[in-house]
Amino acid sequence: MKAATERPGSRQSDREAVRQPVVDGLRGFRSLGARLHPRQARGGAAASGGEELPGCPVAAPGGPPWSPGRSLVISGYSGVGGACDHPCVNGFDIIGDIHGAADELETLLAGMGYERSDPTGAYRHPVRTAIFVGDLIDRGPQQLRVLEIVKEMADAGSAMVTMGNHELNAIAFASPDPTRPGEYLRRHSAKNQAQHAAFLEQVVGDDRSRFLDWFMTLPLWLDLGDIRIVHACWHGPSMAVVESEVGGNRFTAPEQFVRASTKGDPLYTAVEVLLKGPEVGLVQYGQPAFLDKDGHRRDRARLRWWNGQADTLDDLAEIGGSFTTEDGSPYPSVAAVPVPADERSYVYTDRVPVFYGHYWRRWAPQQSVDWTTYTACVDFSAVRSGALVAYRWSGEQTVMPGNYISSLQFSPQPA
Ligand SMILES: [Mn+2]
Repeated sequence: MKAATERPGSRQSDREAVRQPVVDGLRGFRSLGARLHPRQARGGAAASGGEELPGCPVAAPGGPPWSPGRSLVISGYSGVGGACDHPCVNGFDIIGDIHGAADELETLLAGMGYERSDPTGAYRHPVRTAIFVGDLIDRGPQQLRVLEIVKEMADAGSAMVTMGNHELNAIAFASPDPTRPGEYLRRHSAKNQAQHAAFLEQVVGDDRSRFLDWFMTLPLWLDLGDIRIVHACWHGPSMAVVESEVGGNRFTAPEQFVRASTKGDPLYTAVEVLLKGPEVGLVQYGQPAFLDKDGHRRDRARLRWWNGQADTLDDLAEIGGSFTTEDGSPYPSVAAVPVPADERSYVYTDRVPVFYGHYWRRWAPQQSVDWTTYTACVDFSAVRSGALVAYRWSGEQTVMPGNYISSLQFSPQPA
């Protein structure tokens, strides 16, 4: 594990980066803007110099001459259990929720030019890096293969991964509750068992322990400077809570999972927003409850935090066209009533593109529903006869819908 060191002649922003807290030897990528490429290569390959890299959208402060295909290194993405070196980065391919759809994953990776050319056998792109937004597991039929592919890439430095709510749930499902003997941090209720059954069946024994240990090390978000990645919702106040409670953008101690599983704990509330997304109440505005996709009654709707213009309840409440009330009748239209500032505070108004998953969209992406100038969802329901999707970012400062790519665009690999 390495801590960043300040190099002579580094830029002011670089110096700011290294002032970020380093906790227990862990540091998040957050403090290292992607444009900086501060390099401290493992094994003495550390770079020095000062010129920017032509052709690279994330200009680097120095280093060996850049050329296509040359592996440069970003330091700072040092997970628990070993540092990762990342290849530079002629762009990032942000890949949506996979949920055990390994065939679609390999189709998409191959279609984007990733090959198993790495000496470790991991998929790698010559000049780009993959970023997975989480929810690798649950529901789908090939979860172990997905985990092997993605972790190999993360270990080889050809991908980064943020935690999804399904990874957090898996950790909590497997963690005994210290305050309630015999119970787990995530209850083994019939509903929770059903949601997790495919994982429990497919990922067993040492594999399960190994991948659960890895899940615990995943960052809850990545701030790469020019782009941001989070599973469900980018929300500065929630991130500030996480940073103050755990010291950075990832968990660092087992008791933090207890707190993150305890309703009412500030860490629980913050992590829920980041990994499951904020919700807005319906009933207090005179709207009825609805039945969700699994038939469960909900009196709060998902909040459209990505809608930068959202103001009233109908702007904020995400009600799908197929939603019904509890008696099965179509959900009535949502009233345009004002909502208090705390509900509106989730709305994203920063001018930095943020990429997220979680929302089970249907391909193809629609403006203002799936993407806006500064937000882009990459979850298009890979395991529900949908599409596994990536957004291929190459330095643009606003979201460009033409940069979405879908597994459906490539002929599937032979079974
Ligand atoms: Mn999710």
